[in-house]
Amino acid sequence: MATAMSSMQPHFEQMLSALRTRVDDRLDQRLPPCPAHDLIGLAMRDGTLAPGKRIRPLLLLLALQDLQQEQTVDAALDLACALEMVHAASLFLDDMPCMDNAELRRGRPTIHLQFGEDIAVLSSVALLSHAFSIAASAEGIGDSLRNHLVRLLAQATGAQGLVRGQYHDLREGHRVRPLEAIAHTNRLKTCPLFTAALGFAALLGAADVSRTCHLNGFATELGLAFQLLDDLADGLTPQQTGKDTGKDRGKSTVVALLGPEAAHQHLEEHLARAEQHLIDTGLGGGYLAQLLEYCCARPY
Ligand code: GRG
Repeated sequence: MATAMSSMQPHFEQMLSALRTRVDDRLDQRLPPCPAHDLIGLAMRDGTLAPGKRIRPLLLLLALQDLQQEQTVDAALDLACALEMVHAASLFLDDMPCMDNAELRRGRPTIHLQFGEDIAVLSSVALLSHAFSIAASAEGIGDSLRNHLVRLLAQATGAQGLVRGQYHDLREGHRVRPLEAIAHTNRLKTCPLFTAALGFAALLGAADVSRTCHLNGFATELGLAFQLLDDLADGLTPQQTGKDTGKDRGKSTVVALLGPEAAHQHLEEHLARAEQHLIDTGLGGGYLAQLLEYCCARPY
């Protein structure tokens, strides 16, 4: 991490904050408007617009800047919103009693506590459908490329992506497992939207096969590091994280298996490998490299 540690520019946080505002404004525009009695619409808007880190949209937008594809950033905002909507939809379900049974998310009561379990399920499905509609309608992208992008998002979301990861987590997460089995679950449940974000950037930037592979490797390593940060945060307080903590008690996470010190060591190794992917494809020291440092410095 030596290069990324020394490369974070003073204006980087301001730039992230400006990009987050653009994403939030576009999310606000793209989410369906809803009258006060429309609980599905209210839940979709509330859960998506609640203050999250917007890491998945940021990954796409920063990658495009590193690839000098700023001209596509406007079109990419819709794809960034689609990523965030899929993520938010997954959080609605993840928090439900049949899954993580959480009470607090992004500093607010979880969607099923605010609106009821029926609305949480229905608004998650509606948000997911809406995300695909937004991606499929993104302007300024040719039809064939758009098809490719939508397929990538579908693969990240479905039975080989988030859904499979959640299934592994629910079925295997409470059994004693070796490290590789835990990493496999994390790769499935946390990495797919990271790899989709970088896959979008590679496609929009017409990256060659080698660069596409490095961007995918970067996204996977960052996703694994991000999940370790998330697991480490489980030992903090809800005031610090804005969500339930202590939920991993009795679960087989890397932190539970190896302890926090060794988990930190693994985290550093994932970050170093992520950075190496960037260096190997000529993107060392860019915005994505700065995001690596930022994720560690501001994990919540
Ligand atoms: C696709 C609707 C749908 C469901 C798929 C429920 C489920 C099945 C998947 C959940 C997968 C999951 C919750 C993975 C955890 C990923 C993770 C680290 C979440 C926290 O993300 P942050 O820290 O949260 O980016 P904020 O609130 O900042 O956006």
